[in-house]
Amino acid sequence: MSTTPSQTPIDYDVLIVGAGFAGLYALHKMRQSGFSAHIFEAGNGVGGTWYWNRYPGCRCDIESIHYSYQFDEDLQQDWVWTERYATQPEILSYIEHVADRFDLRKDIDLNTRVTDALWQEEDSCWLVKTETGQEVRARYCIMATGPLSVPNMPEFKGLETFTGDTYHTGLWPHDGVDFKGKRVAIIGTGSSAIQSIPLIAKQAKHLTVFQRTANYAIPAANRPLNAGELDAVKADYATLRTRGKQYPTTIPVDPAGPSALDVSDDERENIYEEWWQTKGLMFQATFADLLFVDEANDTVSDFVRRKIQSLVEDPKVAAILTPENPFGCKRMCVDTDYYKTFNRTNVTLVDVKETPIDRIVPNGVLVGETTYDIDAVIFATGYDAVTGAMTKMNIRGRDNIGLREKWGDSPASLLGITIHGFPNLFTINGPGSPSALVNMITGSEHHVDWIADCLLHLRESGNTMIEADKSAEDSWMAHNQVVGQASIRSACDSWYLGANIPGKPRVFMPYLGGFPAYAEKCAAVARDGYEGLEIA
Ligand code: N01
Repeated sequence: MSTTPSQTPIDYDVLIVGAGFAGLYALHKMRQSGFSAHIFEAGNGVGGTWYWNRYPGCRCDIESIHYSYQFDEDLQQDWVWTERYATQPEILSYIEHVADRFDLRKDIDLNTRVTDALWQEEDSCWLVKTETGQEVRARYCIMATGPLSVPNMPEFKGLETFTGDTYHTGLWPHDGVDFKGKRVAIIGTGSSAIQSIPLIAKQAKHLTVFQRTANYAIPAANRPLNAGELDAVKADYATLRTRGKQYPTTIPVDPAGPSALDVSDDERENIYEEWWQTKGLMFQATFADLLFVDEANDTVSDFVRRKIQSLVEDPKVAAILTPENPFGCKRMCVDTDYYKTFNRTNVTLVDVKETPIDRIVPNGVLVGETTYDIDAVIFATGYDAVTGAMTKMNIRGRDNIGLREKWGDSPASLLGITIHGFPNLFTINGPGSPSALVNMITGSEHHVDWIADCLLHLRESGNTMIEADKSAEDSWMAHNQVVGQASIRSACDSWYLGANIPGKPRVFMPYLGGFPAYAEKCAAVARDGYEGLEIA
């Protein structure tokens, strides 16, 4: 590959898109590594997901002692989490604290949505344009745009005729919504709906839930964290963090055993009961084979189905809420009183699997022959996951090829970090990386550290350009599919596969081989002089 060193001045060594957990750490790390760096952020504040998602009940279902940065010991010693699972406001104040503590805000432009990123072959840099009319040139570009940041708004006929209010869980009004006295509809029963339904039901006059696919939800067992508990974690945080990285999900929880089929029925039932009561999201790790062996999965699917039937009083409602899919093929949900909410007299469940929503009418939602009178509709309909934020922008690499076109058939990437045809462009949590299958903060820090090491390597070797080889990218994505298909996670329509977005290629996007194998592959690529990438 031939390159001419840039003659045109660049504005930044590194331009970062997005000021969520990944983008903020990228800014800090790039500065520390001696690069000039800047962030463009579409929102009017830092926080990414935690800036936009303010729906009732919004909190993280990874425990707060894990769901935080680990790059700075003083930070992790100073911050005090108050609950086992932190609420959205608490997480947002943590992110804001980080932005202030590391003096990041001076290098962030808020309210600045990136529209275009155009590779400038002659100058080996990216020309980045924004909705506000800014144009900057950066040697490297890091897309810290989030895997679940572009709300999916399915087309519902007649929506424009609706006379009430509409909301999307991922774009919630900042001053909250008062549903008192209102007849509210919520469409969707994924994690966002499952967190918000119990709280909205308590406030609204009536809540009607439109469910297309029943989901598995595990009790969060949330509770306040006491000082003693936190102190014990902080006494040796480093060991906890190191241990975490030895687990597939980066959460250090050992399964009760290698196989659900190795124990007697009674023993298995007792273990499930104990984990159901205490483990929250990590219930999915009760036995190591639950997401890989059908017969093992049947045991846990059956256990949760029975739980649903015991929690929901009306057998007809319980039947609708009972998932047909195998446990874990869609992203597990974690709840507080979700199933019991359907025992309330002001909550109605409507099954829209066989008879889909026909249209939205001025005063409600029409399903088959029935009109449900509604004052406010909440769309809890998810996201154009993993690739959506990138394909929304006009990103053009070598030979003016658009990323949208390149990913039109299949979202290809080497390690979920770099893309053939798009030199000097890095993605955090891109397709082919563990992304949402691990603690997202741990995964993001890992990506940023890898990118920083890569840029230092380029600087020290007097190079200014790096690009994934097509063959390395192809072989990584082929491996990604093999690993993905070995798991029950790929067994049903889900956002993991892009199946929730009409026309999106059906490819298992997150890397399912577990964090240790993934991190070792990333380390090996770097150790071997960035094998599979061309440097010039
Ligand atoms: O979105 P989803 P989400 N008619 O895609 C339904 C993370 N997260 O925002 O399954 C009727 O899971 C759709 O139905 P179906 C987490 O990774 C984390 O809830 O396609 N229904 C489904 O029920 C999560 O997985 C936390 O049949 C329609 C729902 O909308 C991810 O974000 C909290 C429909 C969408 O569910 C996304 O979760 C919240 C239609 N036309 C979210 N179209 C944490 O705690 C869609 N649906 C960390």
